[in-house]
Amino acid sequence: MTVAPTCSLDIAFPSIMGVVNVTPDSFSDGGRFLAAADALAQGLALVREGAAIVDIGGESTRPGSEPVAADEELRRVLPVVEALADRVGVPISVDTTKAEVARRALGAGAALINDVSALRADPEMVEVVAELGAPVCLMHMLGAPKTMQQDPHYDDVVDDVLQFLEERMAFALARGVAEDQLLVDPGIGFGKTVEHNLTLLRHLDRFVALGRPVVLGTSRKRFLGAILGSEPGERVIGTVATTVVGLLAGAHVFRVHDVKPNFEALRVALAVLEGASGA
Ligand code: HH2
Repeated sequence: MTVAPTCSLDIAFPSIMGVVNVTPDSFSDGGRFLAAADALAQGLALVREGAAIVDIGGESTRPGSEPVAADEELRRVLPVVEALADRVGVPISVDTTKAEVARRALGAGAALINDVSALRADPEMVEVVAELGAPVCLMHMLGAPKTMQQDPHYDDVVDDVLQFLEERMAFALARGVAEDQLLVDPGIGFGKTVEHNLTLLRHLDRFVALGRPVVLGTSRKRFLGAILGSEPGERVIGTVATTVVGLLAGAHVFRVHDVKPNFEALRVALAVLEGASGA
């Protein structure tokens, strides 16, 4: 396995990032954690199950979704970030493309900004992460959630996504973000056909070669449903398969809704690969 890149995010690699969507419309857990108390309970449960990061989202980015205003996103996310940051010993990540949400969330105790627009949606986002020294995940997306699944096209999906991430890393560095603050993500399902997603998963080693921690978000996604013919809640074992494939390629952070099965798969796979039984 490749050596883990140094990163200002204080976690070991590989790690599980547990997802809590404080939204009415997320594709797999929409409406379940809209009340702050439910989101807090879910965050605590995910940490107990092995999450090394909890990712809080207040805006769905599922295909076809509509953007949410900053004040509504803040209303959803901030109380959960505050409550969780007080109660858990793991970093809290906020899944947002808005500088104001990022700034307030970092002030409330969040430790990582997960920006699915890779610093493109809000021109002030790069200043917030540079100024506050926050680690930031740069994810690839083709177009915007509303339209991204309408006939996505690439010359070569791996080359094109790599080139995009290299350009975004260079942009961040030029604007004062330190290299060890950067994480990268090929953006599984964001403007990609089933075949594009599978090709990216087959070539994850090329993303690892960028030298930054690779975040992988396959959890319950549509391409798994296309293979298995199943609904989001029934795609857990399919997700686990991609976690193990990602681990073998050297990916570092696995963003999942179902922490326990993915965490256990990582532990067993690591024990095989490295001989560490944890016993
Ligand atoms: N996927 C989703 C949201 N945020 N962030 C990163 N870094 N990588 C991903 O693959 C990723 C992400 C979509 O999943 P989910 O949050 O469950 O759904 P929704 O966008 O509908 O809230």
